[in-house]
Amino acid sequence: MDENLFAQVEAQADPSAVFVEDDGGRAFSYGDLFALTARYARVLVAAGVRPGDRVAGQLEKSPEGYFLWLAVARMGAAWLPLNTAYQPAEVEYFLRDAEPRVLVCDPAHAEARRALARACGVAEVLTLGADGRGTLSERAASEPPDFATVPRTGDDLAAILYTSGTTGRSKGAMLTHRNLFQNGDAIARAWGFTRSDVLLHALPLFHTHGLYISANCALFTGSRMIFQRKLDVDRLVDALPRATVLMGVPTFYTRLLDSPRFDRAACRTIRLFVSGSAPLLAETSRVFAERTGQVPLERYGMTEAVVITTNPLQGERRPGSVGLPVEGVELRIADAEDRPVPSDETGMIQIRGPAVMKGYWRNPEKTAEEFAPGGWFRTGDLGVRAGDGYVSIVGRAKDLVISGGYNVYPKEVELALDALPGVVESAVIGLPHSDLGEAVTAVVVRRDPTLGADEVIRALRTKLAAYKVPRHVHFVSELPRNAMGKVLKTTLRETYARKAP
Ligand code: MLC
Ligand code: AMP
Repeated sequence: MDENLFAQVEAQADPSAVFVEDDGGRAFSYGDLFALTARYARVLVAAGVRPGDRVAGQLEKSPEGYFLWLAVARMGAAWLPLNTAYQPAEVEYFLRDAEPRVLVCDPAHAEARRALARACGVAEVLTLGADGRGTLSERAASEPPDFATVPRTGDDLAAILYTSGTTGRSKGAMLTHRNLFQNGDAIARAWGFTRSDVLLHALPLFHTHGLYISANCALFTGSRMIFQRKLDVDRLVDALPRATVLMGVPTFYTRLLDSPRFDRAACRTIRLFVSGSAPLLAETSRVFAERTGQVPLERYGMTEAVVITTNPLQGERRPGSVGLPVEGVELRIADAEDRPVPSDETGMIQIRGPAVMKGYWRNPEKTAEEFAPGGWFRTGDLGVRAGDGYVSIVGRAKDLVISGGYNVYPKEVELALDALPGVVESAVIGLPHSDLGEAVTAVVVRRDPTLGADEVIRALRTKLAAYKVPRHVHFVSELPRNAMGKVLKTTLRETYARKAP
């Protein structure tokens, strides 16, 4: 049987039903999805893309940009989405590592990206803007609207999503057609999606939350999405009465609560609020329930495994807990020797099942490191499981900061800081932040006493995506270390949390 995830959509969607509406009032039906993905697939084939090749995209959010990912899946290639905040040096790393055949970017960046692509051996650069215009669309217009979906096995690659790592070097999680379809189908059922749902979608389309976790629920059930290009609370509140489900990172919910317009009446049509990517404070959940009469449903996921656990649609949504394993997910809490620990004891969350990625792209050593014997994937998250099965995340074994739902690996920022001429060494930590959950903060030992925080921030902005750049820089004469010479980040977090503005 063909396990191309696109074939599953073709088999069940109603071509006349609306699939996506955008900010500007444009609407695309499932029939439009079939026609546009066919045209895009033909353009890619003409550009020399073959099944198994990679196609990279660094795109502003648009229905067309989303359809491009599906065209890539449809023609049997793998999609490589890139955050629009990535700076040239970051993009260069991904292009060299993944070797895509084609890069699709915003028309405004075409010239710069062409030069970069040429240097990285990418055969062709096409453009696609947020308004749907660009060379991709120009070429697509003269292509016929049909294309025979390329059969895939479940194990074939559908996408490579890069995630940073504790070494500072990003690694590409290889996601297969089976990973995405099995998990998408399971969560769509767990969250009760039907054709009459309308998902309000204001997340970016280059990370798993917006691209897969949310959108797959609509895609695999033939329902509808309203795309908003970015989070704008007023526009979100305006659109709520046309929607039935909202998914977001915790910052969505704290910002909604800051709006006096967000009340019971504003969300009377919403049957489900889902939160993930970062911890939702139990207090936020409580205030949210008081304001709206609904408890947000918190779930836990990861680029490498899509959705891992979820609170139930029916039944207790337990604040502070991420709920129970999603269908297909086996979960255990293990000690440092990968031995399962009893209920109520803390350990590393380990998982296995059909949604866990195939491995890291061209990185067998890292893949081997992250999998324990028996095929258990080490998530790097510390958790406990209660006697009734509910899982809670209590910390992270990996040195990671989550800012507004974006993962920032301190090592990557430290390497960029240490490369600045006036810097001796640095340590990067996350401090509690009321809007972003955690704020990236740098503690720096400087060589040049005149080096200021603004200068450091300015220099980093040319090298790193803005969300990775520290919000605060503190200067110290030396970093606290233990007897082994390891920087004591807990001490730094305690010291600077007290000093936080
Ligand atoms: C934007 N900025 C951030 C930031 N987002 N800084 C730190 N952390 C963030 N998350 C900076 C911008 O660079 C800019 O800086 C300024 O803040 C305002 O930019 P903006 O675009 O107007 O930001 P805003 O709309 O306020 O964005 C905040 C946000 C957004 C929380 C809505 O970051 C967001 O949509 N986050 C979702 C991320 C996500 O999809 N994560 C899922 C990963 S998958 P300046 O100085 O240039 O003006 C995953 C697995 C799972 O984790 O389980 O889901
Ligand atoms: P990413 O690598 O961007 O996919 O981020 C995955 C990480 O986000 C997980 O390993 C967790 O650390 C974190 N995460 C996702 N959902 C939650 C949640 N509901 N609560 C706490 N942490 C979460």
